[in-house]
Amino acid sequence: TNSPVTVTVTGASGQISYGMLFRIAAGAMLGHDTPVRLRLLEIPAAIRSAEGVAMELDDGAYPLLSSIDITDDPRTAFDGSGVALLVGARPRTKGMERADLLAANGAIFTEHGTAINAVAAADVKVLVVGNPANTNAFIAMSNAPDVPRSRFTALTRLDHNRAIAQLSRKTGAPAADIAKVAVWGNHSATQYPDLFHATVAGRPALDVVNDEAWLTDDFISTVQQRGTAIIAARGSSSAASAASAAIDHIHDWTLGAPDWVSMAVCSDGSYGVPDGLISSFPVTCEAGDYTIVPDLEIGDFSRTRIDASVRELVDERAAVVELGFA
Ligand code: NAX
Repeated sequence: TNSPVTVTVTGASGQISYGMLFRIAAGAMLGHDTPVRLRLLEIPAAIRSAEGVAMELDDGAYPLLSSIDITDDPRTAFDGSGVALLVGARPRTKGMERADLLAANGAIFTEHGTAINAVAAADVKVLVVGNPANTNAFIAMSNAPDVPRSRFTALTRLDHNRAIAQLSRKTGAPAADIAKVAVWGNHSATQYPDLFHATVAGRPALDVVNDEAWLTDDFISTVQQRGTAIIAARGSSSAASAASAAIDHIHDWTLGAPDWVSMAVCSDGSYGVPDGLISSFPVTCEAGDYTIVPDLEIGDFSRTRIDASVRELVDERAAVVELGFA
C-alpha cells in the first residue's frame, strides 16, 4: 500500500462532486493501493449538505478512505493537498453579464490559487472543472507563482470522451477500439474536437467513416453542443459523466495512459497557442507527467477551428487581466 494522498474537492455538495467522491473513495482515481484523505471545501451555506455527503461516504466503509474533513476555509482545505479538484464555481444566473461572471469566479479562483500556493503539497496536481474552466485555471495558476505552471490543468476530458462516444456510434466500433482523438482550445462551444489523427481498430477514422458531411456538420457540433443537449433531456447539467471524466483525467495523469487523452494545460507555445494560455491539447501521460503530442500535421480545416477557440481564450484572459485577477 502507498502512503495516503490528500484529495481536496471544492464544491463538494454539488452534483458533480456527488458523482465523483464515492468513486475516489473506492480507489477509481488513484488506484486500489492508494489510501485517500478527503478534504471537502464548501461555502458556509452548503456545509450542512457536505456533512450529509460525508455521512454517506462513511457508510460506504471504504477500506481506502483514511479520513474526511469538511471546511469553508481554503487554507485548511488545501493544506498538504496532492490532488486538488476545483469543482465549485459561481454559476451564471439570470441577468448576469459575462463580466459579472468572470468577476465572481475571478475572486474564487484567486483565493483558491493563493491558498494552493501557500499550503498544498509540492507536487500538487490541480484540475479545474468549474466554468469557465480554462480561464479559472489560468487565474488560479497566476495566483500561485511558486507552483510549476504544469500543475494547473482544466477539464476537457469530458469533451474528449464525448468525441469517442460519437465516433463509436457512427462506426459501430466499441470505444476501446478508438484511439488518438484530440480536443483543442477552450471548454466551450468553440472547442474543436479533431478526428484527423484518430484511428478505429488501427485504421484512419476518416477512412472508416467515409462521410465528410458527418465530420464537418454533425460530429463537431454534436460534441460542442452535448452539454446543452443533456440539460434539455435531463433537466440539469451533465454530472455523472463530468465526474467520470474528472476521475479519468487525474487517473491518467497520475498513473499513465495507453492512448492520447485531451487535457487543457498551460501552453508552451505549441501549435501556435500563446505561451501561458490554458488550452486543450492532445497529450500523452506517463509516470505522473504529461507531454503535449508533438509535430502533428494541422491542415487548414483544423487550423481555422483551433485559432477561433484560442482567440476566445485570449479574450477571456484579457478580460480577467483587465479585472485585476491575473
Ligand atoms: P452545482 O451547482 O451542483 O455545485 C457547485 C457547488 O460549488 C455548490 O455546492 C456550491 O455551493 C459550491 N461552491 C460555490 N462557490 C464555492 C466556493 N467559493 N468554494 C467552494 N465551493 C463553492 O454544480 P455542478 O453541476 O456540480 O457543476 C460544477 C461546475 O462544473 C460548474 O461550474 C459547471 O459549469 C462545471 N462543469 C464543467 C464541465 C467541464 O467539462 N469542464 C462539465 C460539467 C459542468 O458543466
